[in-house]
Amino acid sequence: MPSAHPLITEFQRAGQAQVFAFFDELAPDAQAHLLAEAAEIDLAEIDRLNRTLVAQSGAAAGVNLSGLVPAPYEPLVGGDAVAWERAKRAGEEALRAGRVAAFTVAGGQGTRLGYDGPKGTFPVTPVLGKTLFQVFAEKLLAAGRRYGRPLHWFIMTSHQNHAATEAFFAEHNFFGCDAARVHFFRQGRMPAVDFSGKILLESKGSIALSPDGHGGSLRALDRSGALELMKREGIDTLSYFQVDNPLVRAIDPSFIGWHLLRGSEMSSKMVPKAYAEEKLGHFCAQNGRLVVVEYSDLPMPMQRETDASGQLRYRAGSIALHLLDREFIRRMARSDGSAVALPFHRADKKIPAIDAAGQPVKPAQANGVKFELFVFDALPFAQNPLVIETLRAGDFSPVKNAEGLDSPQTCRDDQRRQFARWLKAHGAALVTDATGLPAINLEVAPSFGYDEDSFAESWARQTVQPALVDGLVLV
Ligand code: UD2
Repeated sequence: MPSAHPLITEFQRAGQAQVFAFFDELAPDAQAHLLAEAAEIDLAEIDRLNRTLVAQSGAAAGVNLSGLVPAPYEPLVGGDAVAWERAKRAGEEALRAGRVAAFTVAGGQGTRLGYDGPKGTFPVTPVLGKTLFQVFAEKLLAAGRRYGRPLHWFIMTSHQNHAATEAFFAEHNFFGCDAARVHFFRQGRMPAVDFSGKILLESKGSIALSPDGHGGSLRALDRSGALELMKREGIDTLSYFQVDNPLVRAIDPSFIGWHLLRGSEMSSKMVPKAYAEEKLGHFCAQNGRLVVVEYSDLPMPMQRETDASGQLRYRAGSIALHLLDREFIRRMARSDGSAVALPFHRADKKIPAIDAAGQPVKPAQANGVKFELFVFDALPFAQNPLVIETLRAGDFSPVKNAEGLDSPQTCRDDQRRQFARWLKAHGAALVTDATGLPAINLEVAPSFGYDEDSFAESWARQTVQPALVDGLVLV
């Protein structure tokens, strides 16, 4: 009798019998598939989340804002130039010692962009149309060469895009990276529930599962063996960045230096928010701990508050760039369910599902809840956490939407502005508009320059100045 399966009994006892409502109609391999999915679910965790997140109404489940103040950060503009220089040298030393690896979170579903395929395979550069993954690969290759230590690169995928991501790298010969140093692993999944806490089915033989949020990266790094690999290789620092941001200084010696010199377990970069409504998390302090409050959780009047200098009071925006200590990741990864674990967040979504009669439902409004972990929720648990300022123009221009803000167009323009700034700083007579956008289309390959310093070195080695014509590519 299939209903005698112990997992089915467990689900029945937990009030989740509907997951197996169509079990007897399924072919044996489909039954095995459903059982395997069910085995991924921690029923005690779902029960806890149902009680703490789903049963609460929106306001009650909201973020606690008591005692919240803006977080301190290490300013770059007008900051202590000597300390920044010291940090840079310390970071360079750590890179030469091979203590740093790169980490890209690429498990998101990229729904806003409306692109069919892993987001990292989306073309972004202004002339050659290189993909996000190629840009990162070339930056990491160039940084590895510069410091004489090829970098390990960890890439977190999801169940949906894992095979396609691996195939893309294989097809492109890993963009010149050593395949043995590129490590893919899948993030975990969480089931979606309806508003009464019942786990939803996507079809009769499969559960509505979705990625567990970028915070799931900590446990996935542990589970996949990435932390052990880092330990074997003498790597203690992981440079975390999102798949959507080709401008990122994926390997930034100053950031690494600040992090190491402060003995920080987790450090983050901030940019001053461009305007109050900008969709960035806010670095805040609360009861002496560093926290990030998402844009959707900080009331708009607070986001609009200004200080005596007329600047936004909560101006420290998170651009999702972090450095994480290896043993800190291990500690957080293993703290599930305890008071020091990352908390789950609730997201009400339209979730394609089947109803009690087994008929597909395409909801017009949110019909259920997804649970997600956020990586920045680790900050309050870190020793000596640190926030430093970075220049937006040299670190952040994400591709999120098909059009308008944070779109492929704005991102290509920001890349062109950056290349133009580097060229002009070295005497090239490039015509730019008031926003710094050059009149010509151009591209600097990461092999020529992946940041200002590496660009300056290549530029100084050139014997002939390039013609500043439309479509210029420096390689
Ligand atoms: C994120 C931050 C926001 C700001 C912004 C900067 C959150 C909740 N908000 O907003 O504060 O820093 O980025 O660009 O993080 N991902 C996974 N697995 C998942 C979910 C996401 O790997 O389960 C990856 C995803 O592939 C992407 C990154 O995480 O690289 C960010 O995800 P997002 O696009 O959902 O974040 P967003 O734009 O809401």
